[in-house]
Amino acid sequence: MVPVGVADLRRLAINTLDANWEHDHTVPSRTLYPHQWSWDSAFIAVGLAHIRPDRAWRELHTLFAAQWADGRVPHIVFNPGLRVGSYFPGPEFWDSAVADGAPAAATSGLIQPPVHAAAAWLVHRRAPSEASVQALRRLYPRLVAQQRYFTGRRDLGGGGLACIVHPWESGLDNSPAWDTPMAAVPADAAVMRAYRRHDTAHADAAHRPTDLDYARYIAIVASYREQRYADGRLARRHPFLVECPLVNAALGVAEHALARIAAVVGAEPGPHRDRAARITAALVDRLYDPVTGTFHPLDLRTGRLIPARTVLGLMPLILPDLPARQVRAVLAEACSPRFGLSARMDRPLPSHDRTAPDFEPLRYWRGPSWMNTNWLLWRGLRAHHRPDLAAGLRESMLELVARGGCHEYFHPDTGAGLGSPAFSWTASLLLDVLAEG
Ligand code: 2M8
Repeated sequence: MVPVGVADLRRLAINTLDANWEHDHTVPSRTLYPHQWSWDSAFIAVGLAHIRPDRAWRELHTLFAAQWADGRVPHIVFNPGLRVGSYFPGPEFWDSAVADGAPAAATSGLIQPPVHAAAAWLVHRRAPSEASVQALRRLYPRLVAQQRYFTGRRDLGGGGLACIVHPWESGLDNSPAWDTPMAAVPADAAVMRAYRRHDTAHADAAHRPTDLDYARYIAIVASYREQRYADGRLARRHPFLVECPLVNAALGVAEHALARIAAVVGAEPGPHRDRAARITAALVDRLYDPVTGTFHPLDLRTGRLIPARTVLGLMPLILPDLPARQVRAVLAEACSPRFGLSARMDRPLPSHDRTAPDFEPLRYWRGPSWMNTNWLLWRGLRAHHRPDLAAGLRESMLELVARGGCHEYFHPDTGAGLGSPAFSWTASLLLDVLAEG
């Protein structure tokens, strides 16, 4: 049972989002992440639609104003008003100006899961108006260009899926899913002595990626930056090349959302539906393992599926056209002791298999529960007509935040809040979950 009332939870969420609003966007966290992040903004817009639709559109427009000429939407848009050192790696490290077609604003050169078209559609559906139709008209060509970037320049494996070139692009930075490909990235933790990590000044180092992780993160960025963030020659030499189930499931969902948006703005929905079907088919063909009964990332450097069973493997459930066989398999995986989904569950799903020897309940994406992955799964359960499981998951999410506050992530057993205490997507997705009971 949720110990505090719905009105109190709503107030907590609104106060958190208001406090994190920064003139034309929302920061994920004032302390840990003081700039604008790509997929955070999409999740934030979904919540803002319930309380301040004008801000929801502003959030998305600000992000897409930093879109690159090749269609990529950068994963961080830096706020020029902040002092040097307010985040690591900062704009001087990324040096986005080296790239052809980078925007005037300083940004990173990476992407994040393309959940923006689905977010734009949800914002419009929640608060339809003349202004929301105008906003969709403005965003539509940009969302299409974003898709084209993923399915064009980023189809480095040639099989119809997008490839990520850095673990940060998955959004699940230090997931055990990346351990094998990361182990092949040459780096030495000692290089971090030359830098000042900003995150460990604001969060417990034992709850964050290690120095060796960071040494590899910056080595991969440096390699991409040397290519001026051009994707053409990456297939041969880049140190990290993976097809991620979450990124590609989001890509397919985006085409479904674009079909709906197209119908509103007077464009053709058909091509979007065709592309959605192709992405789902490629995802099943390339990333589904009938032996484990779940989805796995594909390491393009070795040609092998990565065996770790993380929450990433469940994410294709968000695809409305996922075939029945894979729906059944993913539900079985989610309901197994690995993840614990049920109609009467105590805690939301962890980010990693609870039964795995490398499950770490306190460390970031290696075990803790996160609101966004649970929210995606909750939406997937509703799309696949499992109101019983969706209701169990919803209740567990509400209770988590009611007890732990709007934290960034949560201990998967005790529910204790971890990471940043006033985290925007926890607040915004809470608003969505509250509204759609
Ligand atoms: C985390 O990632 C950033 C790097 O992008 C970091 O650790 O500094 C991840 O949780 C990511 O998914 C999220 O978008 C970002 C901001 O909340 O923080």
